[in-house]
Amino acid sequence: MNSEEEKYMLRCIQLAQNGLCNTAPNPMVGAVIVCDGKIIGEGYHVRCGEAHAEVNAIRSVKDTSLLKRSTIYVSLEPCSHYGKTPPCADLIIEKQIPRIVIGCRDPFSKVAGRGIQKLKDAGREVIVGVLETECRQLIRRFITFHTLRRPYITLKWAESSDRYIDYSRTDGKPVILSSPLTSMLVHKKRAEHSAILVGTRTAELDNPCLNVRHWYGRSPVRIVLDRQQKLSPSLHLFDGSVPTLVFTEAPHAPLPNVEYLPVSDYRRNILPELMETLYTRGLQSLLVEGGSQTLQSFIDAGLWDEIFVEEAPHLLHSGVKAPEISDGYPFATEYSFGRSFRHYTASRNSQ
Ligand code: AOF
Ligand code: ZN
Repeated sequence: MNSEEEKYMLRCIQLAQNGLCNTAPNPMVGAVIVCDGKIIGEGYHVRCGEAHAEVNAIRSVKDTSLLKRSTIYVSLEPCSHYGKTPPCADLIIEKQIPRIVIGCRDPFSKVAGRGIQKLKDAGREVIVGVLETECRQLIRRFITFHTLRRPYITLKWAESSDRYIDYSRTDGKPVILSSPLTSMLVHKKRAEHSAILVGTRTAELDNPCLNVRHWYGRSPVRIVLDRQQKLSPSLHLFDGSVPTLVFTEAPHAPLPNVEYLPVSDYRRNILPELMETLYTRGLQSLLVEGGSQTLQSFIDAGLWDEIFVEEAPHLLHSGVKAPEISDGYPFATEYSFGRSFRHYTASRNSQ
C-alpha cells in the first residue's frame, strides 16, 4: 500500500462492490469519511434509484460537527446534476466538508467534470485520480456504455480439451461440459449482466431458459437472434417469465413479455443494429452464451470486452469447433470452482 489515500480509496472500492448486481444502469460507487486519521462514516450506492454513496456515508456519521474538518473519499466524481436523486456535490458543499479525494471522473455526459468544478468553485480542496485504474476497472461496464455507446460485452463458452464446444453432438445428444459447480459460476455471471444473448441454433437445439437459478440475483433481459422465424414459440425463451427481445425479419404472432425487433436487411451485419438498440434501451452489459458462430461473429467484429473460456478435461474428437481468438492474444488463467478458465480482456479497457 503506497499511501493513506490509497488505503481509504481501496476501502471505497470494497464498499462499492456490495452493489454488484443491483446498481445497473448506475455505477457501483463507495465513499468513506475520515477525520483525524479515523473512519467516521462509510457508504455505498446500494441500488439504482436510491441514495448515492456520498449520501449514505454522510448519513452514517454520528457526530456531524466533525464533517467540517473531514476528508471524503469517493471512488467516482460526485454528481452535479438532478437525476433520480439531487446532486452529491451540493450536499458535500452544504455539509462543509473541506477536502474531497476522488478515484476517477464520471464519463456520464450530465456530470463529466462538472462535479469536480462545482467543488473547486466552492473553494474545496479536490484531489482526483487516487487508484484511478482500479476505480475505472470497478465501473468498466458503465464507462464502456457511456464512451463507446454500446453495452459492455462478455463472451462465455465451455470447450473440451481438444477445443470443441459444449453444443457439439456426436450422437444427437447434448454433451455437457460444465460441471454443476461451474454452472453456478455461469449463473453468477448472468446475474451481473443486464442482457443475455444466444443465436438461433443454440436456442433451437439447447432450448435454454437463460435465467438466474443457481445464484442470487435478477435474471437479465433475454435476447435471441431469429432472422427467419425458425424458432418454435414453445421454447423456454418464449415462456414470458423474463422480458425477451427477438431480432427477426418476420415477427411471430404476439406472445406475452416477448418483443419483436425488426432487422432491416438480412444480408447486412446485424451486430451494429443490435448494439444501437441495446444502447437506446439502456442495457449496459451483455453476456453472449453461444453458439460458436454467434460468438465468432462478435469476436470478428471486435465487439467484446471480456471472454471467459471454461476448459473441460474431456476429449470430444468431433463436433462444432470452439471460436477462435486471434493468435497470441494474451490471457490470464483463473481457477474457479475446481476448473481452469482462460480470461481474455480487450486492451481498450485498460486505456
Ligand atoms: C455519485 N455517487 O453513488 C453514484 C453516482 O439518477 P441518479 O440520481 O441516481 O444519477 C445517476 C448518475 O449519477 C449516474 O449516471 C452517474 O453519473 C452518477 N452516479 N454519482 O455521485 C454515486 N452512483
Ligand atoms: Zn451523486
